[in-house]
Amino acid sequence: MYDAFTRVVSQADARGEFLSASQIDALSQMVADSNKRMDTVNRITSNASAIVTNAARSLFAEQPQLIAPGGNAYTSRRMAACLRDMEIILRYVTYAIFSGDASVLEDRCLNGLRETYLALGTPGSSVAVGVQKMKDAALAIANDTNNITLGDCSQLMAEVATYFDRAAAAVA
Ligand code: PEB
Repeated sequence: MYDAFTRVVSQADARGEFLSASQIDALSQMVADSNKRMDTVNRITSNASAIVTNAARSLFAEQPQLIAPGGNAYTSRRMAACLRDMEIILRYVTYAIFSGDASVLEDRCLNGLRETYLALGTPGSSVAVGVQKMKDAALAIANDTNNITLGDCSQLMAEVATYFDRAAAAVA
C-alpha cells in the first residue's frame, strides 16, 4: 500500500536514484494544496450514507429488475449486501483520495472483486453503474462552493474521478 510519497520513494529506489527535483516539486505542490484534499475527504466521508442511498435508489429506479422477485438485490439480505458493497467501495475511494494513490483501493478492495461478483452471480455492470452514480454525487458535494474558500480544484476533482472510474472499470 502506497501513498503519493512512498510511491515516489519506491520508484526512485527501484532505479537507485535520489528523488528528482520534479518529484519533489510535485509532492510539495500536493502539500500546498492539502487543505483541498482534506476538505474533499471530509465532505465525502460525512455525506457517505446519502451518497450511497441516493446512488442505490437511482440505480434501482433505472434497473427495477434488481429489486423484483428473483433480482440480485431482492430480499432485504441482498439489499443490505448491495448497500454495504457500495459503502465499502466509497470508503476505499476516500482512502485513495486521502493518500493521493490508488493502491489501497486496488489492493484491498478491487483486487478479485470482478471474480467475486462472477461467482456470486451479481451483475458487475450494475455495480459499475452504482459506482458512477456515487462519483457524480461525490463530485457535486466536493465541488459545492458554499462555505468554502474559493480556489481551483479542477486537478483534484479529476484525480477523485479517476478513483471512481477505476472501481467501476474493475467490476464492469
Ligand atoms: C464484496 N459482495 C458480496 C460478497 C462479497 C462482496 C465478498 C459475498 C459475501 C456476502 O454476501 O457478504 N466484500 C464486498 C466488497 C469487499 C468485501 C466490495 C471489499 C473489500 O470484502 N446486488 C445488486 C447490485 C449490487 C449487489 C447490483 C450495487 O443487485 C451486491 C450492489 N453483493 C451484492 C449482493 C450480494 C453481495 C455479496 C446482492 C449478496 C449476493 C448473494 O448472496 O446472493
